[in-house]
Amino acid sequence: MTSQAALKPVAAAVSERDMANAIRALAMDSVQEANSGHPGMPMGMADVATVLFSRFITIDPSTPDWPDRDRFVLSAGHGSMLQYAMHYLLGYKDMPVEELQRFRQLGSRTAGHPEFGHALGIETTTGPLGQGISTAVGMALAERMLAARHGADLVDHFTYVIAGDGCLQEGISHEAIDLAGHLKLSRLIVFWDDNAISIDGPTSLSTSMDQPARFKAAGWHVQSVDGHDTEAVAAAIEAAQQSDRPSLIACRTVIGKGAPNLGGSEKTHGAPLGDAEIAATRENIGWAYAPFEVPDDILFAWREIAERGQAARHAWEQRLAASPRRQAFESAIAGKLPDAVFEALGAFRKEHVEKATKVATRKASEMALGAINAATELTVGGSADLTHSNLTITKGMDRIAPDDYAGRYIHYGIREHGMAAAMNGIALHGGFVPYGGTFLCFADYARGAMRLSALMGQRVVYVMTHDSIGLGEDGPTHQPVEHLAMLRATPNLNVFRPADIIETAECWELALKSENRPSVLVLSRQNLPMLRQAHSDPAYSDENRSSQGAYILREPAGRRAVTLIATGSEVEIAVAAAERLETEHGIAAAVVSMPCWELFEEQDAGTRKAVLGSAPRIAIEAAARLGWDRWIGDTGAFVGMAGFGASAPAPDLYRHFDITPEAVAAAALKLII
Ligand SMILES: Cc1ncc(C[n+]2csc(CCOP(=O)(O)OP(=O)(O)O)c2C)c(N)n1
Ligand SMILES: [Mg+2]
Repeated sequence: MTSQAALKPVAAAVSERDMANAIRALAMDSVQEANSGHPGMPMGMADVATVLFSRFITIDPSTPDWPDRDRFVLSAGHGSMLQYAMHYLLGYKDMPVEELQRFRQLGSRTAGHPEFGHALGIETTTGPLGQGISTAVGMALAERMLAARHGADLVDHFTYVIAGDGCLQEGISHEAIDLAGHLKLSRLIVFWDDNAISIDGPTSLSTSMDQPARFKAAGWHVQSVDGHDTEAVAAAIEAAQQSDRPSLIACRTVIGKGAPNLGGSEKTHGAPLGDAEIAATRENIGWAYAPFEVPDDILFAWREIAERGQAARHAWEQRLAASPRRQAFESAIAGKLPDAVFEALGAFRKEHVEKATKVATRKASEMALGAINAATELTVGGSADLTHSNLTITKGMDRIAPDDYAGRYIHYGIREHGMAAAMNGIALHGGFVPYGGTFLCFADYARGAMRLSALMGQRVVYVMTHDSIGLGEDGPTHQPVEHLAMLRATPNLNVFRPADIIETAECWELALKSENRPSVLVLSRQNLPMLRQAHSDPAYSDENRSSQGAYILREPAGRRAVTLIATGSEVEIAVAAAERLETEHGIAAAVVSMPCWELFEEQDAGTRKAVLGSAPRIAIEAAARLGWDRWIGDTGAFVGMAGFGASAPAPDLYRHFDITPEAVAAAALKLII
């Protein structure tokens, strides 16, 4: 890599066309070298990206995580070479030219699609179309919220997005656009790569959408430009910056721009151009340099952008140093929750163990949130229009509204997927700990963004209530069955299903402490008894027992003959079954509450063995069996659901589906006698 110090401006003026052609050349050369990738989009959007970066964006590659930087999101993540080429040109220290030469290879920074945490300056993972633009909505909202708290002196930046036809066709974009327009997120500027091409061919094969009209209808400021006319693009960005609404700049472009024979064709979307077309492109755009060679004057022009950003960062640091908000701002950005949160949760557990409070775990979550939200301002709640079912709002939480971002509660609307993506954006932006609610069943709708929370290791807390047939009369459309298995199959995701108010508070604590992992709190609609030993009991302990994922809630009366493992609302059933087995059949049964498989899996083998025991095991969960064989082994049994639920009062459903203490006891007798 040419070092920054060695660069001297050799030509007085480097044109933006030259700067953009550097992107084009690097993109086509890297894709050719890898024999894999997407040259068309980087070549088509090279002019727009160059104008954005050379004249507008404020970033400092030497301090890529500086809090007041502009955010850049490549929503059309298949065009990753656009971002990698720019990172090399800008001088990011982890992006020497060798990384471009190892595009898409194992261990390189230049992964197939941009991945958060994989290379410096990548603000979010993209590739699943529509996620980037929707995550950016959360970033732009977080920017406004943080500015409302700490002032424009410390927080004053834009979120820029490049989105393709695919991003705008995806359903999630509709949720995101609607929310951003409603909230008047004026610092959000989206460039639409309007090339009218996607993989199958012209977009006219599958859409007649008037995208500008769609954005206008959602309350956006909309402009349309020729994406290769740099002055027009610059003028549009200036106007967008002045708007009091989010902005769409529809950029009419040619995919693979510069390639004389393939430009404009879907053939440039996702395949190397080939040696002949690359040579012809070099000729066509007047790029006389060898593969991966960028002349110093062009590199210098790109690196001036970095210098401009560095100066802005220094000025910001001085403002921060002099600001009375400094401490509060820094601790918000660090995401450190005060000890008071955990002290409050400890006191909460003591109080409710004493009172043996019997509430639905969704209610317990609301009560725990009351303690949490009173002890910190970092948490930001919300729900996808189920606030009073999910019980996600607590006393004194003002709502976020258009032009009023000082509150802490977001009405995400009926947009589960958009909510999840926005929460990713809020978490990635920094300054807040987002949580948001919906029914567990609609985790399906949120799934695409939940997966990215896990992949990116973001502390996002999903409050998912109405977690089983226990929700009753709403019936099988609303009763999750397979969702726990799906969530548990997702790597790097805590799935908590607490059994009572104490476990609920414990799981909240664990979720908040999981700084690099999202959590799902799976909560009941129906009331559940407090199952933990009372304070007065000699066996009482104030340790967070959920922290090891599973623990023996009820010791057997003698040598363990059977172990009943349950989660959430079925732990109560397991306890009743154990009592029945002991009193009626003289069978010593242990009850294991297993609120979090993932944390239990992380325990050492000895701890797991001590909890699970060597007696036959029965798992009880009002959900699909998939995955439970891991815990019950070959000789175990499962009491739960084998198909969809039904519409009826919850007690009738538990009887109908045979998820009862009697059924568990019968299964135990069958196993051990
Ligand atoms: C959710 C999702 N569905 C499908 C894909 C596969 N895919 C990648 S790019 C693409 C076409 C995108 O078209 P467009 O955004 O217009 O990109 P362009 O061809 O203009 O570069 C598709 C279908 C994906 N990455 N994400
Ligand atoms: Mg396209």
